[in-house]
Amino acid sequence: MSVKPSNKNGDRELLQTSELPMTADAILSDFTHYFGRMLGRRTIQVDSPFLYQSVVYAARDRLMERWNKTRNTVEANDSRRVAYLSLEFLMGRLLRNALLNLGMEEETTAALDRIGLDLEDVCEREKDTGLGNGGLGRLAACFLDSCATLSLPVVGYGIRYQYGMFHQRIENGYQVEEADSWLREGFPWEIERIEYAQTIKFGGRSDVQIDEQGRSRHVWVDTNDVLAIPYDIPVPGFENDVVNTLRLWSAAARDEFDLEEFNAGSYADSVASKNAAENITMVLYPNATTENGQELRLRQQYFLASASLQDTIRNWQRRHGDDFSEFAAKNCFQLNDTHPAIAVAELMRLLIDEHGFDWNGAWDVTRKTMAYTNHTLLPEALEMWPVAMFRRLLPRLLDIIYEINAHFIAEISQRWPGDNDKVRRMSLIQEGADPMIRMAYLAIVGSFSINGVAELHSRLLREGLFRDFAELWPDRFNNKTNGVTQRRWLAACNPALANLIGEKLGDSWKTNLEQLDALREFADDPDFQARWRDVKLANKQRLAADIENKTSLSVSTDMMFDVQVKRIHEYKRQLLNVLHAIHLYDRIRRGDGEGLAPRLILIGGKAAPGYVMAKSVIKCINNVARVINSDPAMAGRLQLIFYADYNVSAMEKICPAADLSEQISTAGKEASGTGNMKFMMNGAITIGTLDGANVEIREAVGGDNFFLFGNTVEDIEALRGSYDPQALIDGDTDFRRVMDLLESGHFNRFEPGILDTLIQSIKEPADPWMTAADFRSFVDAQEVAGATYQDETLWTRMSILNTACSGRFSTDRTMRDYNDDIWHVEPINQETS
Ligand code: 26Q
Repeated sequence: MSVKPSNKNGDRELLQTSELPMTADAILSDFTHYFGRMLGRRTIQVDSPFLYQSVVYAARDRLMERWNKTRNTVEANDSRRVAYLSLEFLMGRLLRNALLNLGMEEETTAALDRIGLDLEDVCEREKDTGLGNGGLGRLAACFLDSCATLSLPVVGYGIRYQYGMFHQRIENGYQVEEADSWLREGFPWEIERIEYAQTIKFGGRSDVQIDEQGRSRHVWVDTNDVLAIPYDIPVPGFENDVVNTLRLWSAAARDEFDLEEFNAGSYADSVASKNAAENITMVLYPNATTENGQELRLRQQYFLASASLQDTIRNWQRRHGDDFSEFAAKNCFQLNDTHPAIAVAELMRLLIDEHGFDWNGAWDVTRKTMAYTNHTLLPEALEMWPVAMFRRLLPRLLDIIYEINAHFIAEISQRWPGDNDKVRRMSLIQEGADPMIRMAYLAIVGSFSINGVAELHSRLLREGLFRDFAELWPDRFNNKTNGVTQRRWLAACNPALANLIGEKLGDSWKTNLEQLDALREFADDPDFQARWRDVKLANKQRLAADIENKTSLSVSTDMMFDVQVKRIHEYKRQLLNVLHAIHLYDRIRRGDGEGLAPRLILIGGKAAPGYVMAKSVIKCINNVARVINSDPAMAGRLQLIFYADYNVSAMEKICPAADLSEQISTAGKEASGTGNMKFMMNGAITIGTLDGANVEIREAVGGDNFFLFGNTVEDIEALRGSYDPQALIDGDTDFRRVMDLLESGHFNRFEPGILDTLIQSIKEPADPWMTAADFRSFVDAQEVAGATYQDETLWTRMSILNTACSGRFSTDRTMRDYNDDIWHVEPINQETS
């Protein structure tokens, strides 16, 4: 140990002289220290959280040295850096990933083995860090893994919700939500950094004061302040000794409680304001349109944006004092959807009100540092906030947004003189009885880059939703196709397949996924095919055991595992999948099931608690499942199972075991999808529409290795107006029979009427999801998929080719694209130990 002399701020650094060894001996000794001395435990019970925690501490110690080194290198080089602002980081479990990236999996296994423990069991004890809803949150987590692996200086900023994504239980077929108290047993990965707490203002009023020099200054006064306390989580890169940071903010009252109020006798009131402050980071919002416009959600968004920007500025001033001339050259803020878009106005406020910038200077910095990623095409999902709510909660920010809008409208009027309609369309404010702020427009106007998340999605943004803006600023619009990290979604979750691939190709695919292309050579090799099938079978057995455990239904691995797991939403069309299940059931029942591939249809996902239709879809799946699974005629031929409480860890068991990947959204509605990529990487074949990244998946693997069906975006567009679902039902005997079964009450014998709304939605000419329009082609494509499955050699070939062609769907590629086109940061040049 030694002490490094003071830097210019007078800080001295305590240095460790030697790094901790990665040997089983050393790991076991540290484990023993934490378990016995720090946590004060003696008996080894397999289910104890303390075993898991002690392993984490041993791993965290080894991360800590590298973490400091990374931080020091970035600071010393004054590197340009990125802050990824996101209301969601769906991290899942962290232990296995950390051990894998640190290269200490084997030694840790050996260490635990000596005391009769299995690393697998210890890892399973970790609760998911579920601080996200689905795709957008998981994407942020994969981005962090890839940035650390590419040595890019990127810090994630998010919220430390006390309660993450709720847990789902199924009771009588209905979803029941349970709180996710993921912090209850403690979270050993985080480090509280109270020294970097920030103050966040709410309420009060915006005022103008004249300062000593006679200049007018905007002030925001009489505010209710809340503290933002950061908690850091390490993000290790793969075998490169880089450790980046995920910084999550937690809200706390500025004063423990209001002493004056307390002394005046109103103890309850004094505690109430503490509660109000801490409420801000209490719970993650589910992604339902019914949750739009909730005041607490706006508080969360501003809380994150303000804390993260202030933190960046604090860090800047530590190095540069009040000289902001290089700030824009050295910082970039990537906005994960519009959720943190208020950062555009907040950066303006901080620069003008607190750091002496004039309007143009501040706007220049803002426009050079902000970049916005859009994740949805659904117009109803675009965020808008009532002006009235802003005035009450964030009055100074409302001033700024109005002023940004005034400048912007002047620009449009100059470019298109007299085009008032355009001004009205593009204004940041939607006028009306209750005027609203259009957050996507604020994000666009304030950013130098606007991207979609798949080729098709980015094109539809330019041509549709954001057409006016793309016409005004064509160069700002770009595409960045999503990806997933192969470290979690192949290496860690499918070790058997990873080893088989490793035997042929070595391990370089772990950091260069395009290497998988060389697998194509083995697609027809009978020995390789047999081993490929063995791996899939073992993964199916593992999943079957898990399902049997959860549902007490027994599952045969001879069946094709036909899987759809994702949030329940009408546009994702779980209902279309159910219609197909009913169709197969009907065929088998009427004796037309000869030659059908035996199938397990597995559906999983959570419905937002306020999304009534999505919840009926879950009930419908469960009711149909009960009828199918209790019919002896279906035994060994057809099974339908709802997988409860689907989450990141569930996907780690599911995707290695899937044969068929269901990606069946209405064309033009799914921005990208990322589950589709996880399945492909693990050798599942996609049945899908030309939507989101499916288009690029099909392009990569070739039309022969993808089951395509359904109307295209153009077809759907053309159909609107003349869409007649009843005629489609009447004109198709199979469809007619499925609807008759549903309408006869066959699946809800003692629950009359409960499926009526769903049934009606299929028959509705105005159905935005056009489920009936794709029924026939879906059933036909499923028939081809089933027949193909029975040709073992052909199926295995297609499966291998899917993995082989998944190279471009790594977030390593995605992050390189972001960096080349948007961020332009240099990799951290850290001496490796
Ligand atoms: C809305 C209102 C109030 C509170 C919360 C929300 C909210 C929260 C989360 C709205 C949307 C989300 C999440 C959206 C999401 O996950 N989008 C998905 O992003 C993926 C990554 O780009 C894409 O692959 C998916 O296609 C897209 O649906």
